[in-house]
Amino acid sequence: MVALRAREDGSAAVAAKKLLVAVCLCLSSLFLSPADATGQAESGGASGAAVPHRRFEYKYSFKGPHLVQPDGSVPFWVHTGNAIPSADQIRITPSLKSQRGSVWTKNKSIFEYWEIEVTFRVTGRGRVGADGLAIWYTEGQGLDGQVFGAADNWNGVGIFFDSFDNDAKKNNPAVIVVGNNGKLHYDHQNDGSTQALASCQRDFRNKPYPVRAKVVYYQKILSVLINNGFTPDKEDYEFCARVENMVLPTQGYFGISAATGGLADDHDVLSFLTFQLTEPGKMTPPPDAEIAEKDKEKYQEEFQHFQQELDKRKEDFKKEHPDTQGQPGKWSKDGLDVESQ
Ligand SMILES: [Ca+2]
Ligand SMILES: [Ca+2]
Repeated sequence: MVALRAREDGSAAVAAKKLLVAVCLCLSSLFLSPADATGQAESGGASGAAVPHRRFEYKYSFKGPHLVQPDGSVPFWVHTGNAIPSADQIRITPSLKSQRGSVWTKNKSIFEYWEIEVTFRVTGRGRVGADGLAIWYTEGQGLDGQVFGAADNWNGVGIFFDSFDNDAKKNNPAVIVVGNNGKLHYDHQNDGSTQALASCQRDFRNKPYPVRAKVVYYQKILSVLINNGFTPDKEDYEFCARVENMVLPTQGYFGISAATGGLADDHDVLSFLTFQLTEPGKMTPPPDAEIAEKDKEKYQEEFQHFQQELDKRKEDFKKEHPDTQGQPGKWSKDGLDVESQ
């Protein structure tokens, strides 16, 4: 029995070690590794084009479960208006009348090409909701304003998830891509239809699973793919819109904003992941040197937190399963290892 106990502890330790390694890998791919985080490259609509190198950019991204810091801020992002960050999401607006909120990267990116994946929920009790949510890449931070909670006259591109049918053409909710050189006033009354570079009709409200938008800007083509939240399959994307010969500012902020009107929805963003895309044969610029010092400490801290949590779970598991640690299926009732006898 003593020998058996030792084996049990051993297998529990091995399982814990494996889990720890998995957590390490997960963390390093999220935060520490400058290399391609996924090992997978996607052209996302730029069909026929050479597959780009894809690198996760943690300073232009957020996701749970530790999204917010104790002081209420989101690392590398600023939030404005009615936006409320919490551990696992940012509520850009609550479902109250006339709310506006936005979240923007603190730094301008200098990526020639990029891909963003945004996971969100738009939820409301009404059959009709308002106003909607916008994903941005712009030369300046549109911290506040009339265009889905962000500034008008932007220089760059906005991808609008417009819930409310202002022009009464029965074509909302819809996804609309609007480019702007800084001079255009957004045509809110016509749901941007007079200015849209591309659009698709999608009902993204009140879905059983979070909705995902993948926006790819590569070789001057902007593609928008939508996962409509009907299934838990994260890769269940459908084509929505494509804009060719799209010229965007060489440096820009990523952002997401939302607004409510007389009608109101909760606009919740669960994650915003940014990847830099580099054409094959071109050198990917080196990652910021800063990570080696200041940020490394922060992520080290976060890692230790994970580690403590893991140890605690290991202890809890031991307490809850005193007789069946390790691989429960392999042990008979009286504690004999049937398979290996
Ligand atoms: Ca509208
Ligand atoms: Ca409309």
